[in-house]
Amino acid sequence: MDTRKLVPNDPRVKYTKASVNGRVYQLTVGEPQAMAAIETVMLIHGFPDSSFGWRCQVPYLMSMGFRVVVPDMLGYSGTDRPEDLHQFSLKSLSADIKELARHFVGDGQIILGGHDWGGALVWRVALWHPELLKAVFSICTPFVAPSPSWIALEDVIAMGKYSNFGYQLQLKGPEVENAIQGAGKLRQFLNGMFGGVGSNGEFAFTPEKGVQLDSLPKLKRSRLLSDEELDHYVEQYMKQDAPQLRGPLNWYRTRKINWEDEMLLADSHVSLEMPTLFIAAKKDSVLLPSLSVGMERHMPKLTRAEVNGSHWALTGASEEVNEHIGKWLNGLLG
Ligand code: KJ1
Repeated sequence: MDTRKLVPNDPRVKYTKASVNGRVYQLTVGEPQAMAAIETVMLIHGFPDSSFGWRCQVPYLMSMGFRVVVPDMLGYSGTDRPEDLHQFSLKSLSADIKELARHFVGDGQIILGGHDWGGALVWRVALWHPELLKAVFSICTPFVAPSPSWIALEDVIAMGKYSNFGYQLQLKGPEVENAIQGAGKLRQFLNGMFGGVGSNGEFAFTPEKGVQLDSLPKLKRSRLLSDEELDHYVEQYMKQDAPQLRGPLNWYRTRKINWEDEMLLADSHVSLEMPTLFIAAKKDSVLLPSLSVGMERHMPKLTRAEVNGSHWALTGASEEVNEHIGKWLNGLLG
C-alpha cells in the first residue's frame, strides 16, 4: 500500500470518537489492507502536537499489517478537556489508555508507542498496567523512575542540573495560556514551536525560558511542515474553547499529583519486564539523549536506537524512526 505520510482528512484512515472513562477521545484509526491485523499499535503524541504528529508512521505501520490507533490526547483537538486537573495525571491518563485499548482488543494486549509527553505517559502505562502491553516504545522521552521524595520544579531548576527544563515553569503558569488564543496566535505559536525562525535570528522557544512571546510574530514559516499541515494543526487546536492551550498546558500542572500517585511505587526497585525500545533524537535540545543514561537498570529487554533529528524527529527524521521501529517490531514478532 501507499506508505506516504497522512494528509489532513486522509481516506486511508477513519476519524472517529470513543467514550473512555466518561471522557470523549477523538481518534484516528488505520486498518491494514487485505488482511486481519497482526497486532494493535497505539501511538501517543506530545506537546504541542496532535494525533497528526504521527502522520509519517501511521501508513508505514499499516503496511506492516498493524491496526494503528492514534488518539488526540486529553485537552487536545476534538478530545474533551475536563476542568478537574486530576484527570490530567499520568495515572488517570494511563487508565484512559487501558480503557481505550479495550475498545479494540478487549482483554488482549497492545503495542504502545509515545513521543514527548506521550513518551512520558507510555512508560507510566507500563508501570500501572503492565499486563496491557505486549511491548512499549518511546521516542525522545527517557524513562525516569518514580521518586520517593518530592522536590518542587522551582528547586530542581535552581539546583542547576536540569536548566533545560526551565521552560516548564513558564508553561505551567498562566502566561502562555493567556497570550496564545485564537487561530492567528495559535498559527504563530505552532509555526515557531515547529522550528520557524526570524530573519534576525529570532526563535520561538528556549529550553531555559520557554516561549518567546514577543518573537512569535517575526518568525518565517517553518520548513518542517507545509502550509496545509500547519492549517490542519490550527484547525484542530481551534476545536477547543478559549483559552485553547489550557488542555495541552494542563499536562505541565500535574507534577505534584503524579508524584503523590507514584511515590508508593518508589519503595521497591521498579522493573518493566516487557520488550522496550527507546529512540533518542541527537539534536533534541529539551529531551537530551544523556537523560536516558541508566534506563536499562529498569528494563531488562531494552533496545536502544538514536536518530539524527531534533525534537520533531517523527516527521523530521521519519525514515530513520520508521526503520528502527519496524526492525524492532519484526524482531519482536518473529
Ligand atoms: C517540548 C519542545 C522544541 C525526563 C523525562 C521528562 C518527561 C517530560 C516530558 C516533557 C515534554 C515536554 O515538555 N515537551 C515539550 C517542546 C519544542 C521547539 C524548538 N523549536 O526547539
